[in-house]
Amino acid sequence: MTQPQKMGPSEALVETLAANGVSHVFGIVGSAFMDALDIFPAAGIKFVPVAHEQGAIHMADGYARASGRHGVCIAQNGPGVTNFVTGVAAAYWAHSPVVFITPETGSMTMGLGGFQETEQLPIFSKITKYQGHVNNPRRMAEIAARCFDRAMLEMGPTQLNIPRDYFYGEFETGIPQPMRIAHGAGDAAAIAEAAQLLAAASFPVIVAGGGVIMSGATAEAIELADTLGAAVCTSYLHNDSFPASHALWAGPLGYQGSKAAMKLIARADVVLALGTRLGPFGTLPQYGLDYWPKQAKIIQIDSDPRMLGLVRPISVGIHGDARAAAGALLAQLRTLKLAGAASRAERGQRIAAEKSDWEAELKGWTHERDPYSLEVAANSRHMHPREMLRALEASLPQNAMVSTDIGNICSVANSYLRFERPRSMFAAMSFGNCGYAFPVICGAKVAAPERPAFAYVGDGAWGISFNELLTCAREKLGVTVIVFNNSQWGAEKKNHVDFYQRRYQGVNLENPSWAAVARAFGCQGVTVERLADIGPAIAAATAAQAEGRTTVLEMMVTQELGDPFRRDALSKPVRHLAKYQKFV
Ligand SMILES: Cc1ncc(C[n+]2csc(CCOP(=O)(O)OP(=O)(O)O)c2C)c(N)n1
Ligand SMILES: [Mg+2]
Repeated sequence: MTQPQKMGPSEALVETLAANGVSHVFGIVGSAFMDALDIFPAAGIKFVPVAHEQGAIHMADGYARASGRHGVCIAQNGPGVTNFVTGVAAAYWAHSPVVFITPETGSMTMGLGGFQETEQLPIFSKITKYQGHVNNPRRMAEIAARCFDRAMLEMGPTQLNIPRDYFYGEFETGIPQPMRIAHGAGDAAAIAEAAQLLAAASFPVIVAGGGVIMSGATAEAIELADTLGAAVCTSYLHNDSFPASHALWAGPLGYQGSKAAMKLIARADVVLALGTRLGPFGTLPQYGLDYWPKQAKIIQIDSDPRMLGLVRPISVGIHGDARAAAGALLAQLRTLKLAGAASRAERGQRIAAEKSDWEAELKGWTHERDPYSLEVAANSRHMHPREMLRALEASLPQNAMVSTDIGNICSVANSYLRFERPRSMFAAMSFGNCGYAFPVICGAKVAAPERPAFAYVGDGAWGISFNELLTCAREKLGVTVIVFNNSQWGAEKKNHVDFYQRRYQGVNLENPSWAAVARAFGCQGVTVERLADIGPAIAAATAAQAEGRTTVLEMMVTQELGDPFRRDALSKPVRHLAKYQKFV
């Protein structure tokens, strides 16, 4: 705590932001918080004005995911704040340490139904790790600091709710020091039990999750894999949790993931789930492979104890930090005889063979082969989505950051996104909202301006999010958006094809030229029709990023569609009333 001195609550707030290293705050200006906004520059904080508050919260999320520091955003009470809701839910499921500041109707009029009034705590109660309500302006620094501390402690969004009259006044206060509490490795007995299981394993496999990224455990994960000779699968949409060039990397699990990873984990007798909640969507059968090894012993390590054994039964649960726990496991494994050592070379060969089989299959899988896809692609001049994704993969610069949206082509991209370092992939995680990827990559770019930044977005999802091109042009924020123009809400159309006899409703899109739209916003826009043009287009767009220019590359692709998202959740329709009999 700094020495108490006389200040106003706006100063206490801004000093607390500064004490937590906040460099950027995303938002739309509003009278409610102007008293604090006024002194942001003097505290070294840049306010980044956006087009829509949903963009602000997604940018704060992207900033946090790229940097490992807090992302911060602020909005006008009432409608500005309710515009945050979707982004807060997305940040919650992305485990993103976002602090969103919500000025509220003044305390003297709350409940009277005045201007821009709504109760702002209940709305966010299920999608926050902590809600700090400033119930007295003298507590501003204390409660603001707690929001910052808990966002990191629990890795998720926290809300700082401030009645707007509480920005004014004067009192003596100190500014709390940020409190960063380490989780530690977890229970020693559980670590010892896990080490014994791993030492006895004949086919150990590691699942590297988001916890590896957040705790900075990449080196430990590599050492564990090398020690055990274990294949490493990355958990769903965390393709950056293990370097793809490593011989033991097997690729991503889950929807449109790697068959090699699935076939390898299916053989495991012991699985080390390192920093992953083993989310239900991420371990569903894929490609007809029900790969989860139900007989295997599962060791799960997670910093949130409620995730242990929640989705999949486990043999050992370790409530700890992925990095610290991996370090403790390594220390024990070094003293143990490893039963799997004898078969290490053989396992290595199997891993290499599964990977090369999957590579060969991907190479030959240039287009989808179901009847619908063959039909729609037959007379099309456009690129096959898979071929386009492969060409993109080959063209992306080293060190690229990529965000991905929710849609059929974005999902198929999972097979074609490989990374060497953490904090490189920012998918719309299990909240799964269309419109996530573009604002998130903008926030990531603010956090890491030196890294080339790309968003993969379907044309439908682009319609939800393209307004932030305004922010890119105004703030000279250089990112590259790759819009997959297939003139359809493809992922949902796939359900119409598979379950509803192609009775299409609301899935066909009539797009403007998205390249021309981008140019109208003051950004660059290029329509890409041929595979051969992808490499040069990416190179030019990457160069433009360095000059603070955003480019939209509009990829003209066929309407073919990969496997659906939710085969698990849909059934063929059954109708009972006479007038609906045809709808089966
Ligand atoms: C905000 C939101 N609205 C609706 C959905 C349902 N949804 C999931 S995927 C999808 C279609 C995405 O279409 P597009 O972005 O064009 O990508 P494509 O599937 O064509 O590749 C929709 C509407 C969603 N996930 N999020
Ligand atoms: Mg589409």
